[in-house]
Amino acid sequence: MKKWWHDKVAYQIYPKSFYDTNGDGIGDLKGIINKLDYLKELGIDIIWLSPIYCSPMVDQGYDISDYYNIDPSFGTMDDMETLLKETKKRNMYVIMDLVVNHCSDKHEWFRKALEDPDGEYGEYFYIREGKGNKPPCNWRSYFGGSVWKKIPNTNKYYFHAFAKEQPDLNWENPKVKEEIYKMINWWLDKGLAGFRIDAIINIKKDLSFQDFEADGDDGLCDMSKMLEKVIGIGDMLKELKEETFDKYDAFTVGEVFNAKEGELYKFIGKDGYFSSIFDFDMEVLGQEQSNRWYLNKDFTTNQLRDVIFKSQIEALGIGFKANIIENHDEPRGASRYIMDGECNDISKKALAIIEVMRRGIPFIYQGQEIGMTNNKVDCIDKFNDISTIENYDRAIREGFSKEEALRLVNKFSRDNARTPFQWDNSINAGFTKGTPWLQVNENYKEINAKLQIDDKDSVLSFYKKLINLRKSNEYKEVVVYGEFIPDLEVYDNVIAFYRKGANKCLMVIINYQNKEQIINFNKTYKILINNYKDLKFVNNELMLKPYQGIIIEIL
Ligand code: ISL
Ligand code: CA
Repeated sequence: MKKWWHDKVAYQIYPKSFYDTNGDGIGDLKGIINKLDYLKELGIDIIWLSPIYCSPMVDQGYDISDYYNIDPSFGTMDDMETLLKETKKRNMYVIMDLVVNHCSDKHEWFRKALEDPDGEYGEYFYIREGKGNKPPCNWRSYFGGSVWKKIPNTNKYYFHAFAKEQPDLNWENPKVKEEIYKMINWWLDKGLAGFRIDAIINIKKDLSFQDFEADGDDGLCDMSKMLEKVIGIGDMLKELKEETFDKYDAFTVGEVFNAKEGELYKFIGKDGYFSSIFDFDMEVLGQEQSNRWYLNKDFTTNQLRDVIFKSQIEALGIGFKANIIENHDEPRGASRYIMDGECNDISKKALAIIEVMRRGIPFIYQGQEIGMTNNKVDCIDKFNDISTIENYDRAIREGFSKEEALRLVNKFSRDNARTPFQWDNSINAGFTKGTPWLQVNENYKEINAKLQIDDKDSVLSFYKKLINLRKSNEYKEVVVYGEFIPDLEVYDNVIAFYRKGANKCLMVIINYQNKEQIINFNKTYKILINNYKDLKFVNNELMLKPYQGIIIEIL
């Protein structure tokens, strides 16, 4: 059955770094409103806003202290309502970030829980007695250290999967669920089109809180180990959907990392818990463990191709994944998926083809469309992201030198994606008239939106072309619904596949390497998109230039 969101293109805004209108160095809702035409022009339909609720910003808004209000640094509820009105006028949709695995330690519920851990609000969280003078179990939180934090003057501990300022909400308590459903419906009533749902796979805990075998010198074990074993998340997600999203035909995208093999249909199938989930397979390539960056390994283009193919095939006949190259937790795609020294407009356009031509819903992260890259930071104090600091400290504890640790965090820091959007070549890249909350990437004079808007050969214009193809009357059906069929796997470093629709067949061929490649080819075709000016085709041989990427229609 067709859904209203199948043919849409989504865009993630990290509000703090998008556009600042009042000179306080922090992007705001008025800034987003100001740039709606830019996004419309690009072809965006759905905007996902990273959290803008009231927050002490320990984890940049992913620690919410009031779900019903806008953080003053971003603006007011009036601004939010204006944004909803202005997007509606342009046939655009807004989805917000739904962060309900945890709240902030400054949330009223948690403050009350601390005052009286045995009282009503204590039940809103997971509070347990320590084992002697040790925490209830040895699980490690995602941002390092135990998942347990002691409540002063007691032998009780509360549970936090992320930072200690992000206590986990007790999803076994019906009152908590009721509060959450009420809040979600309140927002949907306001006119939101849906949600991106944060860290949702963490809401089900194994309440026996048993120790696991340690996997590090700290005597702890990654809590993801528990998630692999625990059962019962399905019932929770089903109820969540029935009590909220279903009633509004909302578009929901779950942040789900560890869906078990063969269980994708439960998440995004016909009656799935969500409309879609992010495809993280490219992101976790080379990752041994999330949030331990020093374990990350390099990967080859063939490996990259294989994970893309595997993930695409997995979704066929089941549903639509949300396709990303980067987000606010990942390094910039241009820096991560293009080999060192090979990053240029041509290779960025090749990556853009992968973004838009996979089957699923493209989610473009702010700045990706102009080819923003990782930042270079020369000193650990200049980072802001909580997990960057933790990774740095941990690398040093595990024996890396300061230089190595700094190199490592430069490569993987979440701040890479969070530097201010590069609008033009004026001071602070035109992001703010004040002092930006996070250092602007110094390459903004070469990479910025203004330079690219009127340049028909820019990365930005290329993204527009791809999105136009996806939206064109002629090719919409095949780009949105066409099957995904891999091809040319005998060639190293070539990423090629068909999109086969009801009446049309497209083929994507990308020579994903820095040298020419000849491909035997005996089909009749029409070129639709090419990141070079021409394509050499002689005697049934395609001669592809470095990083040349083409989309052709097979006739
Ligand atoms: O990072 C991960 C895998 O690579 C996971 O450990 C983790 O589930 C993921 O980072 C969760 O991220 C989301 O929730 C966090 C927040 O800091 C991130 O920004 C957000 O995207 C806590 O709310
Ligand atoms: Ca501002």
